[in-house]
Amino acid sequence: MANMHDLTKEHALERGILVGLALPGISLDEAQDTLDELGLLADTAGVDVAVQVLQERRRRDSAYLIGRGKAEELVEQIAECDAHVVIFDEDLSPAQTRNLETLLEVKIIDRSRLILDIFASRARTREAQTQVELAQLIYMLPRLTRQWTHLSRQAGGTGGTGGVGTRGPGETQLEVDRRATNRRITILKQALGRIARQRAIARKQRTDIFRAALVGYTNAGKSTLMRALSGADVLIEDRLFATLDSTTRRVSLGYNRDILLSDTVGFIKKLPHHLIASFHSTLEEAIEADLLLHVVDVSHPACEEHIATVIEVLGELGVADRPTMLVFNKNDLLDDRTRRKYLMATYPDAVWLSAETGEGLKDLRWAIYNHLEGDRLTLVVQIPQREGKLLSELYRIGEILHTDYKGNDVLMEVKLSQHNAQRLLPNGRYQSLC
Ligand SMILES: Nc1nc2c(ncn2[C@@H]2O[C@H](COP(=O)(O)OP(=O)(O)OP(=O)(O)O)[C@@H](O)[C@H]2O)c(=O)[nH]1
Ligand SMILES: [Mg+2]
Repeated sequence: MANMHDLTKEHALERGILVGLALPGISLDEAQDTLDELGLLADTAGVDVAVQVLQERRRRDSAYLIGRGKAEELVEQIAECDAHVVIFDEDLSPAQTRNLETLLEVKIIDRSRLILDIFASRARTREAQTQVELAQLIYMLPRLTRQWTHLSRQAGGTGGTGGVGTRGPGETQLEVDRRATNRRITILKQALGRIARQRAIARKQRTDIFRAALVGYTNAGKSTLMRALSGADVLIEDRLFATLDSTTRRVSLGYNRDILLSDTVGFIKKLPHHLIASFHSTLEEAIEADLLLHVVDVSHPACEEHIATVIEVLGELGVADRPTMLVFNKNDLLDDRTRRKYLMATYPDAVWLSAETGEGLKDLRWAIYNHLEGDRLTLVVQIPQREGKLLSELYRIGEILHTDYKGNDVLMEVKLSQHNAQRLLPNGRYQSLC
């Protein structure tokens, strides 16, 4: 396991064939879009895509996914373009992978494994590396059988010569039994638990500041927006999954109001579930935010599907009902007027901007400011003077409109965010109607 990340370093380009399925209920266009996206993922992972195959089927074949006949046709295509790897756009069961490997005699990779592979090669911080390793091991666990031994030789053990799909713990882990894998999973989970606790402590120290998080499809421009708003030197790349960590910075909205803004990992269609689970501690910045800024690449032809996917993942994270603001980014790239009109009519509340040119950033600051104002409650409270800590907190973070004294109590009219009102004065504590 120690040299897992040695294996994730840059690697030679491999030639690959992509295979997608168009099942009933999905239009051919949609299936083609998903396959094109798999092409981008493959490119990110260093695979040179020679051929794309899209197969219409009524249902998945349990033995070969695309059916034995179609799988046999692949043998010829593999020989023709001298492919090293076939990448499937669907998740494959261990049995399907085994059957396809035996028939095609090349490496077989599915969408989840490709995504995990990209995450493994891009993870820089210890937290991201731990999370990816955990997700990879959970993925590998049901697949730890003898079938892997020929891949192990192919990978050569070190140096990353195995290429896409062999980076990460797979090849070094092949001869290790399930118990050892499970032990490692426990250790990684404990390490992540510690990281999550540290994050929770850090967050606790800044609960008084309103927190917003940038969420959205990968490559939507979240990090570009983060840099434009906060000046943070975050990684921006025209690639999928440029960001795998979270960064939090203070952003001024003007009018003497600051918020904390977090940038974090992007989402994608069919994101492996165990990857979402493993990335929980990184995604906690989003999970704990008071407001989600859902960034959309409005110039992307499939942006509405992207929106739906992000909403789905937010649901899985348990934050579907969190206040969310749609931010339509890359406005500078959208030339089609009819499309613009359609999107404006369909999403009337979206804030349009370009993080690249800076156009519309003021509108976003203003929209967040208004959200904050709308979020604030005006309360009248009667607090005993002995509650010194509470009083000083209220003076520090609230906007005091009026104070008076009544016996040993302080009578105060104060504006607070709903979040802070609930935190400092839970269940109407000390609140008075007079
Ligand atoms: N033209 C244009 N390009 C943009 C805009 N915003 C971002 N980009 C480009 O889009 C690409 C992706 O930007 P990122 O900010 O890395 O996207 P991200 O959402 O953080 O992506 P991940 O971290 O991979 O999830 C980069 O090449 C940016 O330069 C924009 O408003 N206009
Ligand atoms: Mg990013």
